Amino acid sequence: MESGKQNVVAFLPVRQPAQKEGAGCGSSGGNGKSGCGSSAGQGDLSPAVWEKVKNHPCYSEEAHHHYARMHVAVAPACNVQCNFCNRKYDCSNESRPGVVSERLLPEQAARKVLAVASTIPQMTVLGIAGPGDPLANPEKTFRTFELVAQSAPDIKLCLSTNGLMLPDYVDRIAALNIDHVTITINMVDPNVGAKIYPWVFYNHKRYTGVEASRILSERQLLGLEMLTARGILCKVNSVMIPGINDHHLVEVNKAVKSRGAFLHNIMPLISAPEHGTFFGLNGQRGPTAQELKLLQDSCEGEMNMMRHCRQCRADAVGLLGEDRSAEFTTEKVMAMEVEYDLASRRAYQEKVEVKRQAVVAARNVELATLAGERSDISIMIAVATKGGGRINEHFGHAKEFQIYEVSAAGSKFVGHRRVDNYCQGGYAEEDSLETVVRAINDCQAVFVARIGGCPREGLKSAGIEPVDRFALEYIEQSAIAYFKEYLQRVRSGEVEHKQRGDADIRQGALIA
Ligand code: CLF
Ligand code: SF4
Repeated sequence: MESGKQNVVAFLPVRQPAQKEGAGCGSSGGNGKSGCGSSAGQGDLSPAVWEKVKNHPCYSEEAHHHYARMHVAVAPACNVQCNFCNRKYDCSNESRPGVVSERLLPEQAARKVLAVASTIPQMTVLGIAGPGDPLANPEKTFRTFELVAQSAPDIKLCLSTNGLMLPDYVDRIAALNIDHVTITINMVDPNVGAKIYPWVFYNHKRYTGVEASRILSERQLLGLEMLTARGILCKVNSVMIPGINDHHLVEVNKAVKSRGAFLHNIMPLISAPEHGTFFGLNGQRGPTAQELKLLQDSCEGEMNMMRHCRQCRADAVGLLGEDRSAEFTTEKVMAMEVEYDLASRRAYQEKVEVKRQAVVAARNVELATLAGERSDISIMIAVATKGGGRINEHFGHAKEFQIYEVSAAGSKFVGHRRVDNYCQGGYAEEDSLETVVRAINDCQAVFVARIGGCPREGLKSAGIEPVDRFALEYIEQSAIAYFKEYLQRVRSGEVEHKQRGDADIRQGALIA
């Protein structure tokens, strides 16, 4: 029982300076649109909902350029078997397939959170997402949240679950002010589910086949309804598995929307034999970039779609798309002098908000220049960025490219593509250029801070224009400016506009 436990964080060597007078909520403000998921911005949401999403990097696309999240791996066990998961690896729902470096006890996890919060003041969210299912490990999960809520009250608490045990814990989730819950729902038809879940373990019994999926689906949808009735923001994650649930996910989208889900995140199946999963070993493929985008586009009329998910590990730390977990091993955390200073965190986040608003304002000024443009051309642009909404990464150092779609309606973040660094240990790798080209093959241009002569020529011969003249500028403002030039070049006959081909989503194991 919780009541008998001591507040272990009270014993940790943590200094907490008194909050300074007048320190307001650093993240208040945040004008303008947040991208998809995101595409709902401050003006579209109630003030209460905006407060919840404005600095959550998963619930707001715009926020993910500026704010970080961290996960603590306190939940090893699982009560469901998914055909895309091998327990040796992270939960495939919420984690990319790499081994979790360390499993933590709640007290270790709470100290790690304070260490990260003191080092990365823009870290605003603590998520528990595995490596198993958090609600199959309820005491460890809730104890961790309790400890963090006591010591770091400004950090948002976020939970991700397969949903099987969710109805049993809704009251506890609400009592702990866990305001964001993700449920992975891959089907609402148990016949589809039987191809995804070989078994579930529920009420001391193992269920298989269609019955297992019927129980799982009923519990997931009930849990979702109960959470949304309490005003808790719910995101639904779905893994797109071609030939199994790809068409069915449109039904899932409708079912979760009607039960009040705020956001739907359709993620690609990542499946390779070396992951040792049922799907990986049986040659089940994941979707291509265009297949994924078409499905996301077709659901977008129904509800907000998340497109910036990085399928992160259960111990990820940092901005989405970067991983700083190696800086915060237990050994390093124990050696750190942790100073959790709420006032400085707020002051730092106020500065982040100023930068964020500058990005939005620059985009809106450029967008206004498209008024009256009637072209039905749209193009895709890949961007090398380290964050902050700017084009600030060298081509050779990029581990991922962010993908924007630009049309007369403006610019929209539509995904990201993981790649191997083109420059490895200072040497260019020609094989990597090929994989980069395949990953961004649907793009007309790639925006970079710098690029060398060889990759520049290689990209051009693949029909992708390397663009470094917007180095260090804002991404969306530059994308719109480029689009206007592109239209002029098409109209002058300098460029013949053609839809580009499909692109690959990386399937190999991703080890940070
Ligand atoms: Fe973590 Fe998930 Fe909370 Fe975000 S991740 S528990 S909602 S804080 Fe985010 Fe990572 Fe995608 Fe998850 S990018 S895998 S959606
Ligand atoms: Fe793996 Fe998560 Fe599925 Fe459990 S719920 S089997 S941890 S993917």
